[in-house]
Amino acid sequence: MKPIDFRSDTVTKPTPAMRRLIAEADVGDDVYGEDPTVRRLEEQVAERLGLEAAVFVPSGTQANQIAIGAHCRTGDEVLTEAGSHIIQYEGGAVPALWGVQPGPIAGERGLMSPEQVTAAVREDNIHNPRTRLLSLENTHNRGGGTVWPVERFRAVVAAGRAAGLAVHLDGARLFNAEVALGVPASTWAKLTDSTSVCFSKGLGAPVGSALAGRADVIREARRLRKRLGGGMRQAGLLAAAALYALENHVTRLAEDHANARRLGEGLARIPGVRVDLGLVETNMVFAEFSKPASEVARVLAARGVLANGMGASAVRFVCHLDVSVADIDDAVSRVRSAVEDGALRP
Ligand code: TLP
Repeated sequence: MKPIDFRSDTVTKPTPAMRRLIAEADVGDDVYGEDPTVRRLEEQVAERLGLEAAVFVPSGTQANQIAIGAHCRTGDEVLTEAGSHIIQYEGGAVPALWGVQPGPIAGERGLMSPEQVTAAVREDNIHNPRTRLLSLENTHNRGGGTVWPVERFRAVVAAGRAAGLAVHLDGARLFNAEVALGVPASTWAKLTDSTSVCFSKGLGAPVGSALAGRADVIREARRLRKRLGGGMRQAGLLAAAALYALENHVTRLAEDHANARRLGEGLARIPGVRVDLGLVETNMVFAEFSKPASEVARVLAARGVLANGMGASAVRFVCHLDVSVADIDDAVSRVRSAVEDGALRP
């Protein structure tokens, strides 16, 4: 039985066309600024996001972290939603690397209000950390793949700006938001001082992310990338895959979104499985079963459906390039039979 892998959109394998471009990429030493393919990618990303400059990095984590390092100084505070990737899944990097304190804001499905931002900013007082940065996430992973409505995003950014904060956007899945709302990624990104994007999620490249932003921020971020060991030499091999992904794999994200809806609807029809279909906005489905998420993930893996628990009760299913409509229907019937066999009984 072929496993169907919904653990993440990071699990995709490069397509044959992408592999061909990787093999043929023109390269140079990028630490000397001499890799033409990396340069082309950085220029395209900056232009596409409506920002001044960009730097290519190995991972979304590194993109976010060099942004935080570039914006903040030791003892500063970064405001971010409590379930954000930078708090939950980056190995404690915010305090560990930069001596920066996360200021979590309890959002709803990953989104907060302008009033919450204003209330969270600390007054200038010797007791307080300096609130320096607001970091947002679009789409919001733990929130369910949530898209930031543009006007709400604008209002939240304005609240941050009014308090003198810099604004960073974790846009690991910003192109999913672009396709979901039918507006360019720059709609959000150009309002920020820095925005990270990932090529290795829904876009299907094997490795790579970029940080785009104001030229001064990117200059500093480039120094921090080197400090973290992210100077990658003949990285044009990877940038070629990212360029291919940007050109060929953005509009097809709509298929992943449709597959997620189909999966959500299929799972919701199984008695004992709870899915809030209103939360399925992009390529993710969060489902709750009558057992803890980690146990559900184990049972389903044995039936050839791979998915990760996210939090104690929810199992996250992520649709991507390597999951077809037929896979969705197979997965739903595998989950249904696990429920009907009693394997998922509490
Ligand atoms: N997210 C991964 C896991 O780390 C949870 C996933 O499977 O979803 N920002 C966001 C919003 C992300 O979801 C991720 C990856 C990253 C940043 C980090 O990207 P990488 O894995 O390239 O460091």
